[in-house]
Amino acid sequence: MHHDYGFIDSPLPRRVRAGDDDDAGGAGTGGGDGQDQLGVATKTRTKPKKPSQFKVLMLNDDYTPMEFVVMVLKRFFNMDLEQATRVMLHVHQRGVGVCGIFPYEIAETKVNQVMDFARQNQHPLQCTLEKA
Ligand code: TYC
Repeated sequence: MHHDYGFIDSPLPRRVRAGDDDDAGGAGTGGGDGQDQLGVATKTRTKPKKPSQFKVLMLNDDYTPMEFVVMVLKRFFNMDLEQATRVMLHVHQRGVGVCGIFPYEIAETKVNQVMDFARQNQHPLQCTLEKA
Protein backbone atom coordinates (compact mmCIF):
# COMPACT_ATOMS: atom_id res chain seq x y z
CA MET A 1 0.00 0.00 0.00
CA HIS A 2 3.01 2.29 -0.23
CA HIS A 3 2.20 4.28 -3.33
CA ASP A 4 0.69 7.47 -4.63
CA TYR A 5 1.37 9.73 -1.68
CA GLY A 6 3.18 12.30 -3.83
CA PHE A 7 6.89 12.77 -3.43
CA ILE A 8 8.59 14.78 -0.77
CA ASP A 9 10.41 17.85 -2.07
CA SER A 10 13.97 18.15 -0.87
CA PRO A 11 14.56 21.45 0.90
CA LEU A 12 18.13 21.42 -0.37
CA PRO A 13 19.04 23.26 -3.55
CA ARG A 14 19.87 20.94 -6.43
CA ARG A 15 22.86 21.59 -8.67
CA VAL A 16 21.72 22.21 -12.22
CA ARG A 17 23.15 23.59 -15.43
CA ALA A 18 23.46 27.35 -15.39
CA GLY A 19 20.65 28.90 -17.35
CA ASP A 20 18.17 26.12 -16.50
CA ASP A 21 16.98 28.12 -13.57
CA ASP A 22 16.05 31.69 -12.85
CA ASP A 23 18.84 32.69 -10.55
CA ALA A 24 21.77 34.91 -11.46
CA GLY A 25 23.74 32.04 -13.02
CA GLY A 26 24.06 32.41 -16.75
CA ALA A 27 27.38 32.14 -18.50
CA GLY A 28 30.37 31.91 -16.18
CA THR A 29 33.14 34.42 -15.93
CA GLY A 30 36.05 32.03 -16.20
CA GLY A 31 36.50 31.58 -19.97
CA GLY A 32 34.91 28.94 -22.14
CA ASP A 33 31.30 29.21 -23.25
CA GLY A 34 29.65 28.62 -19.86
CA GLN A 35 28.18 25.24 -20.85
CA ASP A 36 29.72 23.50 -17.86
CA GLN A 37 28.80 26.09 -15.22
CA LEU A 38 26.50 25.00 -12.45
CA GLY A 39 23.85 27.14 -10.79
CA VAL A 40 21.44 26.59 -7.93
CA ALA A 41 17.87 25.65 -8.77
CA THR A 42 15.37 28.00 -7.21
CA LYS A 43 12.26 26.69 -8.94
CA THR A 44 9.46 25.74 -6.53
CA ARG A 45 6.45 23.55 -7.04
CA THR A 46 3.56 25.60 -8.39
CA LYS A 47 0.89 23.03 -7.54
CA PRO A 48 1.56 21.58 -4.08
CA LYS A 49 0.09 18.15 -3.53
CA LYS A 50 -2.41 17.82 -0.68
CA PRO A 51 -1.46 14.99 1.66
CA SER A 52 -3.71 12.00 0.90
CA GLN A 53 -6.24 11.25 3.60
CA PHE A 54 -7.17 7.74 4.74
CA LYS A 55 -10.17 6.45 6.65
CA VAL A 56 -9.41 4.08 9.50
CA LEU A 57 -12.17 1.47 9.47
CA MET A 58 -13.20 -0.86 12.30
CA LEU A 59 -14.75 -4.20 11.33
CA ASN A 60 -17.34 -6.16 13.27
CA ASP A 61 -16.79 -9.70 14.49
CA ASP A 62 -18.75 -12.06 16.74
CA TYR A 63 -16.24 -12.39 19.57
CA THR A 64 -14.62 -9.10 20.57
CA PRO A 65 -16.44 -7.72 23.63
CA MET A 66 -18.27 -4.43 23.10
CA GLU A 67 -16.45 -2.95 26.10
CA PHE A 68 -13.09 -3.72 24.50
CA VAL A 69 -14.05 -1.94 21.26
CA VAL A 70 -15.20 1.08 23.29
CA MET A 71 -11.86 1.06 25.14
CA VAL A 72 -9.96 0.95 21.82
CA LEU A 73 -11.93 3.89 20.40
CA LYS A 74 -11.30 5.94 23.54
CA ARG A 75 -7.62 5.03 23.76
CA PHE A 76 -6.48 5.35 20.15
CA PHE A 77 -9.03 7.73 18.66
CA ASN A 78 -9.49 10.03 21.65
CA MET A 79 -13.25 9.55 21.74
CA ASP A 80 -15.31 10.09 24.87
CA LEU A 81 -17.55 7.29 26.17
CA GLU A 82 -20.60 8.54 24.26
CA GLN A 83 -18.83 8.84 20.88
CA ALA A 84 -17.04 5.52 21.34
CA THR A 85 -20.29 3.74 22.23
CA ARG A 86 -22.05 5.23 19.20
CA VAL A 87 -19.27 4.14 16.80
CA MET A 88 -19.02 0.67 18.37
CA LEU A 89 -22.79 0.10 18.05
CA HIS A 90 -22.69 1.35 14.44
CA VAL A 91 -19.98 -1.20 13.62
CA HIS A 92 -21.82 -3.93 15.54
CA GLN A 93 -25.04 -3.27 13.59
CA ARG A 94 -23.66 -2.36 10.14
CA GLY A 95 -20.46 -4.40 9.95
CA VAL A 96 -18.02 -1.54 9.45
CA GLY A 97 -17.51 2.02 10.69
CA VAL A 98 -15.12 4.95 10.43
CA CYS A 99 -12.93 5.64 13.46
CA GLY A 100 -11.35 8.72 11.92
CA ILE A 101 -9.64 10.20 8.84
CA PHE A 102 -5.90 10.89 8.89
CA PRO A 103 -2.83 11.37 6.70
CA TYR A 104 -1.48 7.99 5.56
CA GLU A 105 1.30 7.54 8.12
CA ILE A 106 -0.92 8.42 11.07
CA ALA A 107 -3.74 6.18 9.79
CA GLU A 108 -1.29 3.29 9.35
CA THR A 109 0.07 3.81 12.87
CA LYS A 110 -3.46 3.76 14.35
CA VAL A 111 -4.27 0.51 12.51
CA ASN A 112 -1.08 -1.10 13.83
CA GLN A 113 -1.75 0.11 17.38
CA VAL A 114 -5.31 -1.27 17.34
CA MET A 115 -4.26 -4.61 15.80
CA ASP A 116 -1.39 -5.03 18.29
CA PHE A 117 -3.61 -4.18 21.24
CA ALA A 118 -6.34 -6.57 20.07
CA ARG A 119 -3.78 -9.37 19.55
CA GLN A 120 -2.23 -8.80 22.98
CA ASN A 121 -5.70 -9.24 24.46
CA GLN A 122 -6.49 -12.23 22.24
CA HIS A 123 -9.42 -10.60 20.47
CA PRO A 124 -9.98 -11.02 16.71
CA LEU A 125 -10.84 -7.32 16.23
CA GLN A 126 -9.83 -6.09 12.75
CA CYS A 127 -9.02 -2.58 11.69
CA THR A 128 -8.02 -1.39 8.21
CA LEU A 129 -7.33 1.61 5.95
CA GLU A 130 -9.21 2.99 2.97
CA LYS A 131 -8.37 6.03 0.87
CA ALA A 132 -10.79 8.81 1.84
N1 TYC B 1 -20.12 -7.84 17.61
C1 TYC B 1 -19.39 -7.80 18.86
C2 TYC B 1 -20.21 -8.47 19.97
O1 TYC B 1 -21.37 -8.69 19.80
C3 TYC B 1 -19.07 -6.35 19.28
C4 TYC B 1 -18.17 -5.67 18.31
C5 TYC B 1 -18.44 -4.37 17.93
C6 TYC B 1 -17.02 -6.29 17.81
C7 TYC B 1 -17.61 -3.67 17.05
C8 TYC B 1 -16.18 -5.62 16.93
O2 TYC B 1 -15.65 -3.65 15.71
C9 TYC B 1 -16.49 -4.32 16.55
N2 TYC B 1 -19.56 -8.76 21.09
